[in-house]
Amino acid sequence: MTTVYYFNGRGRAECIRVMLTYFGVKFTDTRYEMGKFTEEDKSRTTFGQLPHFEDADVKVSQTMAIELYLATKHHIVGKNPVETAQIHSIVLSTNDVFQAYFTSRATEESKLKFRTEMAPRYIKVWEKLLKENGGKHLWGNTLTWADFAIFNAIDYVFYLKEGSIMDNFPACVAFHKEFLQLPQLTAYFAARSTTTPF
Ligand SMILES: N[C@@H](CCC(=O)N[C@@H](CS)C(=O)NCC(=O)O)C(=O)O
Repeated sequence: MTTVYYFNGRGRAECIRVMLTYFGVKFTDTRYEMGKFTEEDKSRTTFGQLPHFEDADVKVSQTMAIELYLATKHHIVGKNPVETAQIHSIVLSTNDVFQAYFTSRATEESKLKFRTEMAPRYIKVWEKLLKENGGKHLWGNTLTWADFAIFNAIDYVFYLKEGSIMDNFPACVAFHKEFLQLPQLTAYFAARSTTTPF
């Protein structure tokens, strides 16, 4: 039994859910309501945090470790250490964007700085990489973990109602649109909630 444990939101777990769905892995999507993640629940995770993941082979916490596990298992993280490092570098840039997002909520000035400086710093690189790869992939000419990570980052920017940030990045917008139409994922996207708080 494969289970993803997270709060009732997209947040850090959504890329994991999308990857599992894409690869046809049936999983239980266990969602805690905020405030109902008890000490007992925490004790079943590694660090008392979510997301947490379990399947027949592993129990593991930390978003990036879970995604790396799935990416390795499904052979979308490069064929050698150089490729893996390049793909991983693109993936980790999404963490920088969301760390910047969550630390910029305090004032209108810092929100503006996020929209006009911090986020574009990374998104312009995604745009360049996509253009270099014919618009289809972030890395090379094959689907990799980087595609899942950047799709989810762009998707989350829209979900957080920050979509205007993407106005200057047409290749990113087109990539996001095409990813939404992948046949392995359309049913999942059509069924998921659009009202979770995050
Ligand atoms: N670096 C960790 C951070 C995990 C994290 O901060 N999770 C939050 C939810 S997004 C959490 O579990 N908060 C509840 C708590 O710490 O009690 C990861 O990426 O998995």
